[in-house]
Amino acid sequence: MFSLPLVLLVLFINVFGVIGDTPIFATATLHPDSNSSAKGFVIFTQLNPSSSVVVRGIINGLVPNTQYHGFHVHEKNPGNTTNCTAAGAHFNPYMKWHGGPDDTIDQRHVGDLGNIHSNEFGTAYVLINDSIIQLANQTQSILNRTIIVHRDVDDLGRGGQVDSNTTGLFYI
Ligand SMILES: [Cu+2]
Ligand SMILES: [Zn+2]
Repeated sequence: MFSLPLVLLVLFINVFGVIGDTPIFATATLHPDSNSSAKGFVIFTQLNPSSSVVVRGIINGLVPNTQYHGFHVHEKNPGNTTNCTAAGAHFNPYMKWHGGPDDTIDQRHVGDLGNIHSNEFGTAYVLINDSIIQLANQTQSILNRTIIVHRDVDDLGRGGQVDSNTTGLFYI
């Protein structure tokens, strides 16, 4: 399923507020996988069930000024392990090919959030507004799944290389 190493694991996306039209929040804490020292925190907010999800996060300990890192929601809750492979494949409830965050729901995995990149201090500041991932809609809900920051670049399904249609990842 994964032909390239994964960098960083985020355990459980936990919800902690769901009431009618009030904002829904969820959080994820990122823990380093065995070959990484990166860690971070991500907050997800959805104002109501028909609005998009705002993803805000800070990830530290990346190689400074790096090329982009694939950033995805993967399908499984990995339990107590910080082994990225325990998180399974990209979250893909509609059985589509891999894509990028600007693709339609028929052209991407629900979990395809594209790439993030680090600044000169090895920190990535994440701000993503995504209308496909959901905290409310059950089929598209990312709750109790895993978010992963990869060492490698996500080609957003457009690379023509071997993993382009599944993970998009390639190492540069
Ligand atoms: Cu991934
Ligand atoms: Zn994907």
